[in-house]
Amino acid sequence: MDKKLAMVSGATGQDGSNLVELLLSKGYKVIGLIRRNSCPNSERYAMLCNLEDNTEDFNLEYFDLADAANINHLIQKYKPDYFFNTAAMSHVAISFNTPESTLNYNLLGVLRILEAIKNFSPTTRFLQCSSSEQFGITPPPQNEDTKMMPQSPYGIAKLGAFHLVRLYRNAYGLFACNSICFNHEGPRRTINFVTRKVTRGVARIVAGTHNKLVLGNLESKRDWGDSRDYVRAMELIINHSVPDDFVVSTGETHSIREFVKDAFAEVGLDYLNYVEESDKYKRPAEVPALLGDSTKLRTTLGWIETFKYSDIIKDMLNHDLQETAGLTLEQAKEKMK
Ligand code: GDR
Repeated sequence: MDKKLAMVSGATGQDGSNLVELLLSKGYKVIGLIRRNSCPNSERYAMLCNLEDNTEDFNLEYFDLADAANINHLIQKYKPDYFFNTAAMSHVAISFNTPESTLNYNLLGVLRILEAIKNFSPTTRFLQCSSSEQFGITPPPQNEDTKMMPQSPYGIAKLGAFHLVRLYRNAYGLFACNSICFNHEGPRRTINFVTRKVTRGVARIVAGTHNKLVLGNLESKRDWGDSRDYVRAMELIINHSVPDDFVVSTGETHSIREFVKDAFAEVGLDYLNYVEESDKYKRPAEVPALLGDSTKLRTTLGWIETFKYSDIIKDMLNHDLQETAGLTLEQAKEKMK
């Protein structure tokens, strides 16, 4: 049987790179879509280039959410069976500094992909990475029927894209679906998101190169899962018998303060001796509390997470300690006694 062809935009991202690996392991042919960057930034980029050189079923193409000609060309050329859109300007705080381009990428970019699929490859199945940021100030728990009141240009763009997906499904019969992902982390998390900033911060303190960690609002609450579990959910959602929208979450919530306290405690340190709060990292508007109800995903598609809150902290710490201090978590605990 011919292998199915999947396109993954945002392939250099945490989710994109995890998804590429998952799909290859499941026997898909994969095109990883990456944006041209003047300084090819990450280890994930190097990993993808290496994969391209050594894997028959994997190729890279340049892609830009702001470039309709590029998107039309790629969709016409490949007519993929699946298109996973993990590409976005993904930092909520930065969206307040760059609101216009955030809407261009995160909202109009999705419109460009949907239009290309509608016009050139209407049987392509499309999955949009929607976000718990769309719920904004609506109190938890949040599920697919919860009112969405976003609190940032990022959340507003994602909510608009969510509705575009719904509209193109209903109006044009496209197989277009949304994974409404709550926060998801892991060792590939970019360093300016709070969990990675904290685990890397702990590792630097253990290594002795830093003696403090400066953070913003510690009182907001998040439902944290692991990206590797969440890309599994995306693959299930796009292969469902009907196109639909699903919340992806663990159903457990913790404050940022708890995460910080627990991460420092893992190596025997009291966070109060190291953490400073600064307005610099506070946002003009905040999403106070997220707690996802993913009952629909669990009962319809049988998804279950493998990483819980404490596993995520340990896994990220272990990675950062090895990278920064050359120590495992166990060795770091010993060192700090
Ligand atoms: P979020 O993730 O905005 O929820 O969006 P982030 O980790 O950036 O913030 C979570 C919470 O931590 C608070 N915070 C800080 N955040 C950052 N980045 N840096 C800090 O120093 C800091 N101090 C406190 C924030 O105010 C916030 O309350 C993530 C992104 O991955 C989105 O793309 C995705 O859609 C959602 O998760 C689901």
